[in-house]
Amino acid sequence: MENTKLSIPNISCGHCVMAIKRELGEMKGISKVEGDPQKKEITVTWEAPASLDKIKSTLKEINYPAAG
Ligand SMILES: [Cu+2]
Repeated sequence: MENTKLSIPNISCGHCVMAIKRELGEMKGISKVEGDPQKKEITVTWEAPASLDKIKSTLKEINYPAAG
């Protein structure tokens, strides 16, 4: 089980965090998504078949690309 913190510059409010939680929550292997609208960060708890690449590409698809 991996715990990954990602910086998401496009987060502007709690609704953004909710949208990210909903989308990532549908991915297989993701067990938990937490977000902080103030810090514009999310923390994802995941394991295979999810991967960091898949998480990042999903974030890009929903217009919340991870920084860096
Ligand atoms: Cu928002």
